[in-house]
Amino acid sequence: MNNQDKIMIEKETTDKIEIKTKNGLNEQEQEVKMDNMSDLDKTTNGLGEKWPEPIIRVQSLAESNLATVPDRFIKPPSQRPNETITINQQPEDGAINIPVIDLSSILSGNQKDKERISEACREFGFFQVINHGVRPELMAAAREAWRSFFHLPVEAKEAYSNSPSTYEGYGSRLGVEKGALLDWNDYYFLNFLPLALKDLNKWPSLPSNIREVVDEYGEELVKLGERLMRILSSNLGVNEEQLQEAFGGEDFSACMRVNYYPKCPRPELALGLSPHSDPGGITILLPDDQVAGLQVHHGDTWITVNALPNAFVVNLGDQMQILSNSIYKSSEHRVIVNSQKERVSLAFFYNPKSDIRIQPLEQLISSTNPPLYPPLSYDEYRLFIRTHGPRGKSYVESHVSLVNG
Ligand SMILES: O=C(O)CCC(=O)C(=O)O
Repeated sequence: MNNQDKIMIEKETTDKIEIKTKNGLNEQEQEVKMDNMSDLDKTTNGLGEKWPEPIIRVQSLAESNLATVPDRFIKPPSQRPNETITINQQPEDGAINIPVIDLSSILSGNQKDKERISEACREFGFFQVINHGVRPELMAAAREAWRSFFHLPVEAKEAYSNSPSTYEGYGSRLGVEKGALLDWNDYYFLNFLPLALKDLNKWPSLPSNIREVVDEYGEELVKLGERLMRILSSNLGVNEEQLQEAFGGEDFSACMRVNYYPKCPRPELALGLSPHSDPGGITILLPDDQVAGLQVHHGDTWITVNALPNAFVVNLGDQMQILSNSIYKSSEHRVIVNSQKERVSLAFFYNPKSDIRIQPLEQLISSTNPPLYPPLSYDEYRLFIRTHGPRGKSYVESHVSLVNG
């Protein structure tokens, strides 16, 4: 890290994190200050081995037949969902959906579809892919294995309970701020790449096929991620390997969060996942095949994603917005819940190598297009969301404002 890149989280306001660089400081002086963390057992990344308060498993709350949700899950009126999901309701004719892209057609040279994916990255940062090369049986097997895992009694899952230091394992909150409002979901987080971080002992052992299925699923999703990276790179007008190289070449990273959203007694008051943009590179989401819930912020509205059968929903993370110097957009999204049926989704994250510095690609910079973002490693960047939890697009927006003064 050079002298210009000292990162401090200086102070937190209600919805905006201010990120400031300081000149004239060397690497040893690098520090990350986190408000509200003085009572934590701090480790190298500062997040500690303990959550700031006892963890509440959302599944336990859902199973205790409460008439309402505890206060900690009630969002302020301005953040509550403007609609609730009715199960088995067909989308209205003409309802806006995110673009659907046929990947096999692009790979066989269809320019029109290649342009559509480019448009989707620039406008939405979100699209669905069909004919993507991953077997539907494997997709279903992975989702059902995780569904079975979440149906185990809470006590069986506690053996994998996670901590803020790596987030690996069974968890129920994002962010370590004491007293923060919580989301209506439990999750499981695990690493695929680099191989040094892939530790099957940290993956569940039940149901009995889960490790094998998830391992194969991860390998297939890595291949899909690589295909997408080449298309996205070429669509920026640079060499098709350029984005991958910026991610660290073969040393890129990959991980997954499996989200479990139990039925919620007051879905109009809570959110399954608060608005956020993903901090990483590309997210390849396998949504629930029966229950909608993902919403993308577009213009002034939240669009409910109606995923096609066997499609993946792809969205760009903040690192893509940074590398493309804002040509591509990382989109804000959230998840709404319902009182009728649980929902399971698998979010696979194709990310840069954790310590590589990410900044706008040189080829996209000119005197009329100056870099909008200073260099920052992915490790440092994701610390914001791991510390403060989901906060819309405030991290990437604060990051840009630095360079603009
Ligand atoms: O559950 C979903 O549909 C979306 C999940 C998501 O946004 C995430 O895991 O970052």
